[in-house]
Amino acid sequence: SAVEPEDAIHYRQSALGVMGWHFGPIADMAKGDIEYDGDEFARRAQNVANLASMPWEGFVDGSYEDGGHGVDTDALAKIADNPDDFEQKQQDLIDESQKLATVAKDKDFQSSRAQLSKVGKTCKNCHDDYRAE
Ligand code: ASC
Repeated sequence: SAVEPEDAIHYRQSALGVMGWHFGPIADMAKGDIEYDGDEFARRAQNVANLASMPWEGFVDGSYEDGGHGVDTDALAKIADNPDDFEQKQQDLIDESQKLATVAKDKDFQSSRAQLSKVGKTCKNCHDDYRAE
């Protein structure tokens, strides 16, 4: 049976939320808001990389904002009209977060911070085009 839009929305928001749970503290380390801990950074970066391929199957027909499903979502319906670009943006996150997980194992703050910035740009690129507001 077909995936219900509300289940798909909950699924993708959960996956993105778990990614954010791990990305937040390492972004805070990169900003200097909290102390850099190389072991923790590497562990959280690996978790982000492990999750990076997961949210996308939740972006299904009928699950976008104003889709009449009654669930709060900021995902714009134009996602469905631009599948190749949306997939490229997914792949950018997957690739850059895998690089981050690899770089972070060296436990060098500057190189980890530089690669984290590249991951953050892939988040922002997609949000700029496909998330409301
Ligand atoms: C985060 C978060 C995002 C990205 C983005 C990076 O911590 O929740 O969506 O980083 O803000 O530009």
